[in-house]
Amino acid sequence: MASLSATFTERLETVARTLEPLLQALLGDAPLAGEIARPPRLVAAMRHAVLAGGKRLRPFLTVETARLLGADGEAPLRVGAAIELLHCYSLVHDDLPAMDDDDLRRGRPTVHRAFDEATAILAGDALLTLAFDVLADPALTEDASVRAELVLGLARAAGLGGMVGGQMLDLEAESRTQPLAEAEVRRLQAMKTGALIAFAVDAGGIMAGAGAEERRMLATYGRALGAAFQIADDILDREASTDALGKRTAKDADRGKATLVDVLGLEAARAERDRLAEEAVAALAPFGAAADTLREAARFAAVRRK
Ligand code: GRG
Repeated sequence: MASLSATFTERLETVARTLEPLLQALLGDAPLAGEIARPPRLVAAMRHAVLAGGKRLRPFLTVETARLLGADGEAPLRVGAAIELLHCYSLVHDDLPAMDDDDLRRGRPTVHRAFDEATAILAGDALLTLAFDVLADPALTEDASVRAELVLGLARAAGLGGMVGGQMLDLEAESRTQPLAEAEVRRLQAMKTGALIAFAVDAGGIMAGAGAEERRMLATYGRALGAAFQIADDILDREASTDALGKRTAKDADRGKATLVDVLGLEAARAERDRLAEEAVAALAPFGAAADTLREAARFAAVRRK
């Protein structure tokens, strides 16, 4: 697989840098119109969750897709910010003792460790609702039908039949005696991780007023990229939990997570990850060279080391 270009890396960094002040502003202490007050401890927990790094891949996908189709300016970035807020909520809740029980996230204590469990639950809840606030706010765009389409798209991607539903299937898989079949793992992952990534791409199309055919090609790209991203994550997890002799450590082996690494084996999972990244790349063929940074995003999703 070719190495990533400076242009892609610079664009990813630029989007992350430009996003930061917007996220800072959304997570300020002052209440918005219609809010009564913002409890400082809750704001601090939300800021801890959001303003501590992260690749910002989802906002990048929204901004770059919109840019490819001719929509520049702050609005796509605001949509990316909403998706990042929602992504951060999912990480905060995923780290809780009732779920993955993790102590560290992005190299820092998880929110329930830095604050407490109840505050972490509320910080996640408030990030989730703030995400929808950003999309429904007329400050985003005067076009109410665009705002409604974004709200609906995010709800479908993040809720019962998307990310939350996928997380439920994942939790259930951990207590099953029989491992999941390959098709079940793929569906679970398409829900848990893929749906939000695919929505990040689609949202760029919505902001740019993309037509049905463009949306269809972008959907193929987003779905394949999301699947490659999740397999890459599972491969990184497996590599991190395998000792020098290739033996799995107890914690990882005990967790019984549903992954394609388990179903296919490490080598075949790597091949599938790369195949999916190339499927995403191929879906962008009609867009020509203008889509190069999005092509590289698909390859990045596969070869990233964190
Ligand atoms: C708790 C409702 C709820 C959902 C949790 C997305 C998710 C579902 C859990 C996250 C657990 C996880 C590590 C999933 C693997 C893929 C993934 C989402 C990785 C983290 O996303 P990155 O790599 O993280 O984009 P950064 O820190 O760069 O934003």
